[in-house]
Amino acid sequence: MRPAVIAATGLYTPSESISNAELVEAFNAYVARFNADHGAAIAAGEIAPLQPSSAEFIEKASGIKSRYVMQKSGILDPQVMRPVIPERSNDELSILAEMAVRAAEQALQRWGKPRERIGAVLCACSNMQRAYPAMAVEVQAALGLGGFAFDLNVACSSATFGIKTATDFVATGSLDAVLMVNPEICSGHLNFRDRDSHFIFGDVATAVIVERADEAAGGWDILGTRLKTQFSNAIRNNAGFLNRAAPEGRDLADKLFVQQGRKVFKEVVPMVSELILDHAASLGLDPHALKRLWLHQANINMNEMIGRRVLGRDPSPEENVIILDRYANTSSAGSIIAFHQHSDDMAAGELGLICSFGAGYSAGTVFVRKR
Ligand code: CO8
Repeated sequence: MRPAVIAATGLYTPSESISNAELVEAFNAYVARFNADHGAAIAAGEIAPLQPSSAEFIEKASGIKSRYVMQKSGILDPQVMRPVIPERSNDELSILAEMAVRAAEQALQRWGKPRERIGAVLCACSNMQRAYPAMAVEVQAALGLGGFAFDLNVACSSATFGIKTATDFVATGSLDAVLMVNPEICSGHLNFRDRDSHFIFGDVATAVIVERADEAAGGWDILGTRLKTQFSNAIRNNAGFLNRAAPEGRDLADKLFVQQGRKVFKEVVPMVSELILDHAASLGLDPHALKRLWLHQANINMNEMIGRRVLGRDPSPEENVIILDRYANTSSAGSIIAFHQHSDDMAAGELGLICSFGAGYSAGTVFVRKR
């Protein structure tokens, strides 16, 4: 088996950002109007009044202070409360592919090798543009790459599943280098009228190049990859083409992202901690010696708990990288943003872990060593 490396990464961050205060102001304006419009029904006890959201709650419960989005004004308009993204013609690059291409261009530039060496493009993310043609093929064409391309979706864990797939392609000798992209417009799948979740997600795109080790100049040795799934109903998105066939004809709003946040928290922390410790043991690695954790960015309390269980101590902010304060949960891209922004300073030989977890449930671990 041929060893592989993470040779380069790229990041595209949207230009617009929404603070908790701005988001809460819009949500609370919606709540006030709803309660006023339904005053009689509320007074008669027929429906419960909606409760306001709070910026303090959001930061304390999640660690999120702001999030980047592709279209801000629609989300903050209490009459609209969703990003307003006009459809593009079939002859134009789709918006998710465009974000992916921007992240990929940065990764290719940092890599510095001829792009003809890329043998495949994997588009690994939660929120696909459409059923087909695959976004990955669109990205491949936009970048002028050869080989083949396909999409894969394992929700927030898509990137580690993509890295493992790329690593295995390299290991078996079928490819020398693979580009993986993770474009996420989470705001398109979020119900901004839902108090429990309106603050959770943001938009972004990341890219990773995995290459055969014997041809790589630097980067990160991939020491091991492991994936796990375990069915759960606690995080769901039921939007799909069969919605239009349902005789119930239900509104799309209840087909967007929903979760039982507490349940997810309680069930995923032990599942992920155990996966990391078992995988480290099977590789003969001492988890306490890990220099850095680039965990999925969903909730700061979750990451602190997992960090403590893995490192056997309270991790310092340098050891347990947090980027969700500015980016929120960006699904598959979160751990890759953390890695991209907080890995250049590490010394040769130092160990780190990229780890994802999310809907499915799904989780993935990628142990790396700086070359
Ligand atoms: N403002 C003020 N108060 C609030 C708000 C709000 N916005 N929301 C809830 N509250 C109140 C509740 O009413 C409750 O009040 P009470 O105690 O009186 O009943 C109280 O706050 C506590 O509520 P919770 O127990 O729900 O709050 P938590 O402390 O659990 O925090 C979190 C909620 C932040 C959601 C937390 O549970 C969490 O982060 N859990 C883990 C979530 C997670 O990791 N999910 C992964 C999902 S990502 C994924 O895999 C899918 C990817 C697909 C991407 C789709 C794109 C859209």
